[in-house]
Amino acid sequence: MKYLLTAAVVAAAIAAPSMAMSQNAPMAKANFIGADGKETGTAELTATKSGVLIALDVNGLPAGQWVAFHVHQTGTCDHTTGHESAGGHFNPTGAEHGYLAENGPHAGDMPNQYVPADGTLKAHVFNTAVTLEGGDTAIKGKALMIHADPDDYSGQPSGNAGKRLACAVIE
Ligand SMILES: [Cu+2]
Repeated sequence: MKYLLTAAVVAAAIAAPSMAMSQNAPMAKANFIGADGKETGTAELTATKSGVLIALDVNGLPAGQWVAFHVHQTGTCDHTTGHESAGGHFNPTGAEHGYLAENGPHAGDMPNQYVPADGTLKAHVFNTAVTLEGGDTAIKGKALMIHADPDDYSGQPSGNAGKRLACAVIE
């Protein structure tokens, strides 16, 4: 028990400065699982009055290219099914997929991210269509997903984003 308490305090101390947000802002975390089932990075999520700020630090991604990044509807990351367990995009309004779709986007749609030469993606993404907790738009308990290819922002149902490389349950 003493060890567990110490670990929690250390984790909080590491997490706090990286986001530089109010200490009162509700937060969540997500640990990414790669296609091989190994841990491959983290996300920190901070609730704000107008959306959720997501800080990504994920390694082992395809270097030197754009990749799709979404919230998926089911908080289950099973690499043995290629993370198909996470279901489709989080879509509480029944919209079409994509920023460029006439009746889009999904609340879980987010901009493509660029993976630099070392294969480690570090980014801050702000999604104004979701909340962290409470109501139909809440993403706690859902999954973050990084794909092998970029999102074309219009293809149905998921922008031709390719394989699901890294999946993380928001908790
Ligand atoms: Cu996706």
